[in-house]
Amino acid sequence: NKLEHSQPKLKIGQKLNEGKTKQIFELVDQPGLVLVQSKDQITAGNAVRKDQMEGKAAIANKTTSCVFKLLQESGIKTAFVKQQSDTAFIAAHCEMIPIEWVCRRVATGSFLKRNPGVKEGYRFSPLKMEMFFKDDANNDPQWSEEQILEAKFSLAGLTIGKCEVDIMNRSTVAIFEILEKSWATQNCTLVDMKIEFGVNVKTQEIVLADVIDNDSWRLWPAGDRSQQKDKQVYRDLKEVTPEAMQMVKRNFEWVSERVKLLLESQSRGRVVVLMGSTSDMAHCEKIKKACTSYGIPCILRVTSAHKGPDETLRIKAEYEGDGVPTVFVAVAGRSNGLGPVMSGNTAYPVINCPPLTPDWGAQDVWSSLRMPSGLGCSTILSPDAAAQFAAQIFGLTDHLVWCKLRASMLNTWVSLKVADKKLQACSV
Ligand SMILES: Nc1ncnc2c1ncn2[C@@H]1O[C@H](COP(=O)(O)OP(=O)(O)OP(=O)(O)O)[C@@H](O)[C@H]1O
Ligand SMILES: *[C@@H]1O[C@H](CO)[C@@H](O)[C@H](O)[C@H]1NC(C)=O
Ligand SMILES: *[C@@H]1O[C@H](CO)[C@@H](O)[C@H](O)[C@H]1NC(C)=O
Ligand SMILES: *[C@@H]1O[C@H](CO)[C@@H](O)[C@H](O)[C@H]1NC(C)=O
Ligand SMILES: CC(=O)N[C@H]1CO[C@H](CO)[C@@H](O)[C@@H]1O
Ligand SMILES: [Mg+2]
Repeated sequence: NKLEHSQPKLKIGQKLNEGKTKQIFELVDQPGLVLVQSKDQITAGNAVRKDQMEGKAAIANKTTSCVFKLLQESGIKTAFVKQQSDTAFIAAHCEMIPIEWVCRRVATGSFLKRNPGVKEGYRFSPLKMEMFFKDDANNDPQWSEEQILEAKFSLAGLTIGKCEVDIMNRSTVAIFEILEKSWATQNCTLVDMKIEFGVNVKTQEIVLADVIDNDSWRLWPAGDRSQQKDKQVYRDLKEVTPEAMQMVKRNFEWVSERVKLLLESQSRGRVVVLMGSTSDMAHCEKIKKACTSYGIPCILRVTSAHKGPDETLRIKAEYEGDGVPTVFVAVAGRSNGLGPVMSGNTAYPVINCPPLTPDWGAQDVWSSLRMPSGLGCSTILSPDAAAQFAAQIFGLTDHLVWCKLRASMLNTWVSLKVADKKLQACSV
């Protein structure tokens, strides 16, 4: 059996589910986890057209695992756990919410049919969201929010109400934006995308589940529809010839080769924290820790602009000299000369992050706020927020940093939503 051969150490339990493209198996030794096994075939038009395509599962696997890795490293909650083999991955066991969330940046495909008068290429800002009830027998009808709420789905003990719908809506937008930003580094336009959510049976959390592969999106290289690399090419085939199938497969391979590049940083940057004295070390360590969480290297240096200005400017020159984009953070108590002196002598951004004390803080802060003319340094009091601002600067050019910021914004929104829901439940 091919399955046992590819993962000798895994104890496969009973088959929990099987669809057109994959099978889901219980894992005997790992309760709460499942094996998602791809099948070697491609479907379109609800399996009206079905062709085996050699190697398709392997490419789909690669696409799914890279995309989920990207999302997971960004901080999006997903079911994906790890790659198991060429054609299978391990995921959290979910009860799937039977709604397809479709998110569009550019109007094309079925949207044009349902919205006559709208021309292909119309750009949605904000993104256009559509929901479809997964019901093969009725060709997956479009549903409104009210229809989802009235269905009162209950999965893994969680009832899908307004809060859950809002969470899926917000998550879909964040996931789209992360993938869109990432594909943009490859000069590819993410035109639209469809995803599904599940309820993790162990945690009862709503997570992105199932898969994301080129079945799931439209990608137009350089925004050019004629070069599309997605499943539409397959749908558009007039006749399924071996040559045509080779072209479809080549397109899929094109995507799976490039999807790996999405995980690579496009630029390297660093934060250099200058502290006036080692007594501010704890404050600086917080900045470093937060930078690390964004994947940004952070270097700590000790220098005083009052007591050793020559040394401060020498250190500045050291980091200006190697061409690595740098954000300086100045940590100086009492009178902050460090940040302003740096800011007046470098074109790189400088953030003041003074460690204020309760006794004199209200007075000391003015040395960071009231600047001589011509200085553009900013002042951020919280060490975490200073690191976040540095990350926002790097996020302009480094999509991996931007994706972490975007996911963090989503996760904050979701935890507020969940906290409010709990509070409402308690007070009833
Ligand atoms: N992590 C998971 N835990 C449990 N079930 C999952 C998980 N990921 C995917 N599934 C489910 O496995 C089933 C098989 O997947 P497949 O995509 O092949 O189905 P399908 O033919 O597309 O049917 P469907 O219309 O349900 O998607 C689907 O019902 C899918 O929702
Ligand atoms: C999703 O969010 C958008 C933007 O906030 C809103 O207009 C839309 O009604 C929401 N849809 C659902 C189903 O919640
Ligand atoms: C994207 O396009 C720009 C401008 O045309 C080009 O310089 C760059 O090399 C392209 N990047 C990729 C990954 O193709
Ligand atoms: C998505 O792309 C990969 C190649 O990258 C391909 O193997 C996979 O089959 C595609 N998704 C589809 C259509 O299944
Ligand atoms: C052959 C193949 O595509 N298998 C890959 C599945 O995805 C993981 C993660 O990207 C790869 O390590 C496998 O080689
Ligand atoms: Mg499916």
